[in-house]
Amino acid sequence: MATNKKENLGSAKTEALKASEKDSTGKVMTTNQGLKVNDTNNSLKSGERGSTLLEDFLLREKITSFDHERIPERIVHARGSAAHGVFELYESIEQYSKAGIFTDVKRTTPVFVRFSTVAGSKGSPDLARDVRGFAVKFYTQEGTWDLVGNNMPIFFIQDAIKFPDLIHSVKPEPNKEIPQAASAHDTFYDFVSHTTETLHNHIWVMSDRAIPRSFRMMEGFGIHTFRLINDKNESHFVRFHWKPKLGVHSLTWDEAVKINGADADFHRRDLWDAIDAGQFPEWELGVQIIPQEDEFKFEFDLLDPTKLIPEEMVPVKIIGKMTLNKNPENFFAETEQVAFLPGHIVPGIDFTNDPLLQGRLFSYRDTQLSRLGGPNFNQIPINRPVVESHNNQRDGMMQTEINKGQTAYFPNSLSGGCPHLAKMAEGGFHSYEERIDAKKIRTRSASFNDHFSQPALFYRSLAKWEQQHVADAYTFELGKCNHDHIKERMLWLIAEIDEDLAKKVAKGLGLEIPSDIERPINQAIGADANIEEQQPPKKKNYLDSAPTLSQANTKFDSIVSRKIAVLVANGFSMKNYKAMADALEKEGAVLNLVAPHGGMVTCDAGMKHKVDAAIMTTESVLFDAVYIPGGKESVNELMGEAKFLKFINEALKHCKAIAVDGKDNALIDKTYLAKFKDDAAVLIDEKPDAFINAIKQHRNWDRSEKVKEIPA
Ligand code: HDD
Repeated sequence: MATNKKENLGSAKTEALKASEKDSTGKVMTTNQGLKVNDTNNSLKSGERGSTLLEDFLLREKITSFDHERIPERIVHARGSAAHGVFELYESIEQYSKAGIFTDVKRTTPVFVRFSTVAGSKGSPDLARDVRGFAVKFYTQEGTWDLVGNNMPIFFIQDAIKFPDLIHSVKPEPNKEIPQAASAHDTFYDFVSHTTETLHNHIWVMSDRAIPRSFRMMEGFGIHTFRLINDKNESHFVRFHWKPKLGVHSLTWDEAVKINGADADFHRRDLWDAIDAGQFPEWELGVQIIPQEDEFKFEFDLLDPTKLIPEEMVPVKIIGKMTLNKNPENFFAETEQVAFLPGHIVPGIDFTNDPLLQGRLFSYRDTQLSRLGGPNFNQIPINRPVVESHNNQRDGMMQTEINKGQTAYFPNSLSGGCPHLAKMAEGGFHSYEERIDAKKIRTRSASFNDHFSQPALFYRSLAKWEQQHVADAYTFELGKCNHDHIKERMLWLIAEIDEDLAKKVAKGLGLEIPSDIERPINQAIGADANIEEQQPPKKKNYLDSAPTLSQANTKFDSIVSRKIAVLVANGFSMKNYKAMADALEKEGAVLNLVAPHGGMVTCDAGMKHKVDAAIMTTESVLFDAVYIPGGKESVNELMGEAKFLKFINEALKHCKAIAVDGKDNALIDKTYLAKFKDDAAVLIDEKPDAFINAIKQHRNWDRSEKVKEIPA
């Protein structure tokens, strides 16, 4: 393991949380009332072999507390991991926003960030093919701002009223509660194939974005168009982006499936370990600013959350950086009890009429009432703002504050009119005064109807290997469905996005693409709606390609925190190993010695080295790259253990960088390495620099076609 461990840093919020922390080190055990406990192992009985007595208040306190330990898990995003950190602004954007967080470059704003999958339960594996939640709580000096986003820039549906339908379709089917944390089943595709607005987010889920290498290597998006409001009360539209410093990288589906078995906590562990090792994850915050007068300039509606604004049309302006620098002290108290609400905003930021956002403004407060037990969830330490809060809201379950005084109403004279109101000039919040002249109507704007152009743009913008992964994902997912009519409907819709893609999927499914499907195509409309007007038009091509959507164009400049498996047994070459290990660790990689057994291995220089993982306890899918130092005795022993051969073949199959010392290293001929000697990321007897460069590339996707013959 790399040993450059730094102290966890934290923030003003983590300092404030210390007042709520409890440390039992060196303390005597007591009841909740402070009574010292003499025996917590035996209940009070009527005789040694008699029944337990009702009198046993110690048993009752201990058991009732245990019986009520669980709270309802989140209906979506139940599985999550979080960390503390800070946000720092690079440059003021006061021309757009008066928010302190966007104008004061001297500030360090504490944040708490929770990443999650959407569909699975709290204990589901991390590598489900799914959207990832990316929720950021900024504890600002003007109150808390929550940016509750995802790792994809668009959402499945356009109106919040469809959310229960979407989620019911993707969750385990209600009669048998199968499948867990998986979209590959009939009900989801039944819904998707009848609700064409879902197709854009859906194709992103079919892409590698849905199986990230790490939370630290994914983008985040606020999705909706929000408003920024400056001190002249002028509004600009804005979309928020998080750009990871480590670039955007993903796994293959084969790895994802295997990781779910080998380490169901892969992403959670990765985040924890990186922060624990002082390799603090960082993202830059970017904004796409759209002047008010450009509202109708685009081929799509800015209020439609199923559309992204290509960076090629509106560039992302980078304005600040977020660093996660401290793990939580207690998972339940912080990660489980944190409550994110899109309705938490501060002066300088405001909402738009995006109908998805509007519904979210209701749902998140509502859900905390049942999840956290009442309206006082804001008093839970992790949810408290870093600034004071005063109002006339009172009482309720679990009230922990002692509000002083005679009055709990406004206006009052008995308390001198306090708490008093704040003028806008003093930071009082004032909703943006948008002019509205409209009829009350239950409908969907026709400007939201284009459902094919952007999925097609996304697919067109991907590299060949990414396109192949998308085709494989559709084939896998639909292959898991039982009903041909659902698969065929999907094939027809995929063909509307891209015909070649549909052909590949159809071949894998052994089905024909139907020439037409049952009308209407889009059934997410009201019973009396004008059916013709509400159908998606044929795709348009307003941009040939958006290269920023492809992971082929991300950053490839770091191996910080990349995990390298070093396959060793007794007698491995110390000279080779030392040169390689020093170079890799200098660049921030994390090396693990994987050996035939646990304990120690002795190198050819007679030194003992601690084994990080016995081969029995690990898998190649848990590593980014593999290094095999020479040393005849070591190589011979590794060859005798079939799992090492599988380890190497699998790493090769997953297009990872592999470095081997010794052209005569017998493992080369014993594995598929022999056939890949000329591969750009198979490095035999090369300098550490070449290996480092190959790891920076994340994977050698050029290998994809050729590795199909490896039966790993
Ligand atoms: Fe949501 C949780 C993201 C639409 C209703 N949502 C939740 C979380 C994230 C998102 C990241 C987890 C927060 C955490 O870590 O605690 N949700 C989104 C995004 C959406 C979106 C990016 C669209 C752009 N959500 C959405 C709609 C509704 C909800 C339309 C309801 C109408 N979401 C919820 C919820 C959850 C939630 C049921 C579950 C737990 C919670 O809120 O606190 O209220």
